[in-house]
Amino acid sequence: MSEPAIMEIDNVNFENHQPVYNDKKEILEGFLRPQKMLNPKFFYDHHGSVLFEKITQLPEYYPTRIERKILKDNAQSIADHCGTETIIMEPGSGSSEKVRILLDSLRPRAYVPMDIAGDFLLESAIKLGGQFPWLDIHAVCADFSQPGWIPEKIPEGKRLVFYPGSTFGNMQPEDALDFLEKLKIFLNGSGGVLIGIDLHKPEALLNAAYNDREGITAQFNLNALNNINQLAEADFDLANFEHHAFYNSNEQRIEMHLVSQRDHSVSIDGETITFGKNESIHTESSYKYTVDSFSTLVASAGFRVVNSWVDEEVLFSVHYLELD
Ligand code: SAH
Ligand code: AVI
Repeated sequence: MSEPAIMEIDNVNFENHQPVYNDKKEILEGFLRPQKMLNPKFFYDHHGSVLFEKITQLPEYYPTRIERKILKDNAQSIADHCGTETIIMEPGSGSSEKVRILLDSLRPRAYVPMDIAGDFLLESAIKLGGQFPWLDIHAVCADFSQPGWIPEKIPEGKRLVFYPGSTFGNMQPEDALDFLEKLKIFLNGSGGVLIGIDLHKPEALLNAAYNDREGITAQFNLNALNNINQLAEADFDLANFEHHAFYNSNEQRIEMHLVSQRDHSVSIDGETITFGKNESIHTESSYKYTVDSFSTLVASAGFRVVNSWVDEEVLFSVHYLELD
């Protein structure tokens, strides 16, 4: 991996590993499969990150609201488990909104937000640094689905991974296990993981959360094509696709697709890709767990659930994990 570009602004240090964005091959491979697919990381250019923030404020999108409440209501108990003076690393930190809830009780030695959306990450880190002048921030722009993303140049100390939002659920369970293996490198034999996991619930609630009335989730889904147009010199016309999201009860996941409204073809990095009417691109899976199924999954990667916090309606969960 080439040396990252580094920038320093007051209490914020920003490392840019310039991730993935030239990986036309990865994009094209997804379109050559029988079920066309796109890794959900391609939602997140700057505009996609702004749209995600809008999603988090929608009445139907319960995960952010409930997780924030769990963190607020249990901030002291969480600090008692995670410890203070740690180095907190947050993969997929986005706007870094949730960590704010814990900063006063966790009083970390440093905070390492890392995200694929570099401009949005930098803006968020500068804003956070201004609001918490005592906090040492080491923002890292990198792609955690690629090897070598664990930042090396961070302060010494006990480590805590903060992975809220159920972004873990956007990985296939086998990829999620690989991801946990990589976290062990960062944890360096000690420390823990504070992770947010969305839970099973009535299908109507799930379907509503991914089909909001304002159509923001539809815009977020379609924006992936805008991003691909930039990244892979493609010529998708967004008007040819419609958002489709539904709960797949066999797989226990929400699936998001973009469905072609007509027979047509698209050029991607010089290759012609054809779409039939009603053919879809699978753009995201969002797996839902139970506290038990999640505990069983992480145990197979050598982690033990030390404590779990859930809301009164058991809609969302936050867990503290340690290495077994
Ligand atoms: N943690 C925040 C944001 C969750 S949205 C919250 O809980 O609200 C998911 C975030 O993960 C986005 O900011 C997105 O840019 C980032 N992300 C998705 N795939 C990624 C990847 N492969 N590498 C790095 N960041 C990624
Ligand atoms: C980031 N991630 C956990 C969100 C989710 O719910 O799976 C992304 C999202 N997709 C549609 N709405 C929100």
